[in-house]
Amino acid sequence: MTADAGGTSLVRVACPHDCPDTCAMLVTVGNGRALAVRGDPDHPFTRGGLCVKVNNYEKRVYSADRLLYPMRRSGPKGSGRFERITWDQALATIKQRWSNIIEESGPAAILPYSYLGTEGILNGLNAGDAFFNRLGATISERTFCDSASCTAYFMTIGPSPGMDPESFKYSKYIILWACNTISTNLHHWPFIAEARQNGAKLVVIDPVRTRTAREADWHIPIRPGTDAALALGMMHVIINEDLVDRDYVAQYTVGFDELKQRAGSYTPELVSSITGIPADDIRTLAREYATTQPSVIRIGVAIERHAGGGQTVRATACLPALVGAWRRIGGGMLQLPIWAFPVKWENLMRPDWITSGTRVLNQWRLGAALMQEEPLDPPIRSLFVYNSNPVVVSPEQQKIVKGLEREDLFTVVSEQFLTDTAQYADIVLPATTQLEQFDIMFSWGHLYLTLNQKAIEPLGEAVPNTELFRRLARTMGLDDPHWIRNDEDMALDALDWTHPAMQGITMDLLKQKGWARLAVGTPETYLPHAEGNFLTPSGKCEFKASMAAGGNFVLPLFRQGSNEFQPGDPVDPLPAYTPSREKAPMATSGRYPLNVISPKSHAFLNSSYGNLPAQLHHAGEQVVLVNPADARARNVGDGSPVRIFNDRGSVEAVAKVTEDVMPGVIVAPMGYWRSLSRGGATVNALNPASYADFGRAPVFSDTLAEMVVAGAAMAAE
Ligand SMILES: Nc1nc2c(c(=O)[nH]1)N[C@H]1C(S)=C(S)[C@@H](COP(=O)(O)OP(=O)(O)OC[C@H]3O[C@@H](n4cnc5c(=O)[nH]c(N)nc54)[C@H](O)[C@@H]3O)O[C@H]1N2
Ligand SMILES: Nc1nc2c(c(=O)[nH]1)N[C@H]1C(S)=C(S)[C@@H](COP(=O)(O)OP(=O)(O)OC[C@H]3O[C@@H](n4cnc5c(=O)[nH]c(N)nc54)[C@H](O)[C@@H]3O)O[C@H]1N2
Ligand code: SF4
Ligand SMILES: [Mo]
Repeated sequence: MTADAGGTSLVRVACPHDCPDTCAMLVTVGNGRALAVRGDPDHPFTRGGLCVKVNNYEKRVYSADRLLYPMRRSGPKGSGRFERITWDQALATIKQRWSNIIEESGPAAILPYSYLGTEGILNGLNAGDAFFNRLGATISERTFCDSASCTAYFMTIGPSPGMDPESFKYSKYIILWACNTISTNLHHWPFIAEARQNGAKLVVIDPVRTRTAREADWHIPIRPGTDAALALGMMHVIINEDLVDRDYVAQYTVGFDELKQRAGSYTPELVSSITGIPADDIRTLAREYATTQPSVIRIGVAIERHAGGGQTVRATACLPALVGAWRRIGGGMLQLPIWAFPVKWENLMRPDWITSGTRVLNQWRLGAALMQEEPLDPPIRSLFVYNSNPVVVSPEQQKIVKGLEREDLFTVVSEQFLTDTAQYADIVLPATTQLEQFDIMFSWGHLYLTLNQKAIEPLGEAVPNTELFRRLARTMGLDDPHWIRNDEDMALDALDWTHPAMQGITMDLLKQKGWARLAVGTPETYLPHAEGNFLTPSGKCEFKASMAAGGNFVLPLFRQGSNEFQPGDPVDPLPAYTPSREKAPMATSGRYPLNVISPKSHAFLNSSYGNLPAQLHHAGEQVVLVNPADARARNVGDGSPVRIFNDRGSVEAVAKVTEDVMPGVIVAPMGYWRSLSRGGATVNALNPASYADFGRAPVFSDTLAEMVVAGAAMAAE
């Protein structure tokens, strides 16, 4: 903390959100109150700016809607009626209910549910794992984001950070593939802009002309879920026209002959019929990508969101090795540089406390599990939600709400706001914001470790997640030394401070400066795969993946989960194109011809900020983007209220008729709150709970629906 003349001081914090940018922030504090936040101008990635979501973070902190005290339900489930109680009363109720449940049904009847409301290493993804593992609760397998991508990337390249995002400034050909950088990864944009000033070409592959696509040199609209075919088509051209870096392929890859054979059938004409991209454009893209070196591919998370999402990432991850892009600074591929951070997940999560045979339930199954659709023994009798808002962010919204209405379900939600999920709680526990807590942050979008120092005292009786689980442990009679550590001790335990990447980084340095670059070289020198050194079993880039044969591959530990591939699973060792799952059966019946995609909102962070005035004002009412041809066919005008529906549910929104979206696709951005939207539903009412091919990833781009003008709905159905 530094004091200045005006009686205020500056505290160094980190943006808490699940966003690749992990901005270093400066908070101005006066009289114990946070007055303003801004980006740290000295941080090479943050560069002084924040985004539209967070640049008024103090308004989130001091919002009149903040939950500041424990509460218990005082009306019917979901009525939103609560009365204030003390922490002691809340904990005593939890103890009594859980003790009964454990005695009658065993601890597996308790289901934790969490994701990344905050991304801090201490308070984030794994904050409650040790507690619930010790208790013996059902393990919640978290595969919200990037799980197919990670599996595919590990199979091909291994857990390597890949490219330094800052090295993009040295690229000559940049493909943003299913990634809306200007909305979702804003602070990466200046590096791309710098490359373009130096002559680089920017290509965006996206069904939608997004903010990012509008800025590109070349926007290639593609049918959702067909990207693997495009990647295979590019390989076809690259191999046929002898644009392969043969020396790189011979030395540092395995399976070229098989890949060549696989790509052989993906002629530009066939790929054009699958993707909707003209064959000549596919040829041009392949040629330019191969010959304009260094070239780089940045994949977005959205690339995995359909039946063949994993194999799509396999296909894209083969491309840089095929053309030798890894040889030069500014070349290669960017998935998540998170793998560079030496986090000791096991110290946070305590997998050693999991008893063998403990039940694992994937989080997409929440609705089905609460409704006993797949009979569970024991059934879920209690749900504990923190860092997440499943009613909005998980598919099968209707089913989840129905499940939460169960009178016999004991639901506890730790939250900053009374979200669509917290509305259904029996007990609500107040959570601090990032300014009220201590944490330390990795990043999945750059190579800097960031410390978050407490800037103000907690408001009301809110507590950080670390303290929440200390209190719960004490309440449930758990007295392991694990629960005695304070936050700073936890941070010291959570990282391998002797790891080469941590050279020169100490807690003192972080306290002083706020952040530090990992010791992995500079953007000018970091070149991990110029000579192979892939982190796969063979040490090479595996076009033909040896891991496809194994039943021993486990989802990255920090997500918690079970084996990725079971022995005997038919996993294609070569990259493949898998058609969308919903297309075939539903489209032939013709009932649901429109492919719904639900990308991120520019002004919300998942569902966070979906209730706050400035961001809501920016986003406007729940909207759906539709191409003029599809709109005309349904008598939908610009601004018409419409209803989008399929067999799973129905959503009301305002239509925006625009050429920005390709025909046959409609875009319903995610993050709007159900309780604040007309029709009382948001896009996850339409989405299925099925998995992609790898990593039990979601399939948010593999959903079909129909659209009608609201009110005309009954006649059309
Ligand atoms: N403003 C904002 N920023 C965020 C978030 C947020 O909610 N709001 N969330 C954060 C999180 S958790 C994540 S995971 C990241 C996600 O970051 P991104 O992956 O960039 O996010 P999305 O907006 O989901 O998808 C990116 C683009 O993919 C396109 N798309 C959808 N399906 C397909 C497809 O099958 N093929 C192709 N080629 N394109 C497709 C969409 O039209 C969209 O423009 O963003 C992070 N940053
Ligand atoms: N249709 C569709 N669905 C999607 C996606 C999509 O693109 N389309 N994206 C998916 C992806 S990529 C992701 S990552 C997930 C995101 O899913 P979530 O991580 O669940 O995201 P949020 O909606 O931001 O909900 C987080 C909640 O945690 C609360 N919170 C914040 N900080 C704290 C804290 O310190 N303690 C506690 N106890 N609570 C806190 C916030 O107030 C917020 O309500 O959504 C997924 N769902
Ligand atoms: S949400 Fe992302 S871009 Fe916005 S301040 Fe946080 S880290 Fe930076
Ligand atoms: Mo995500």
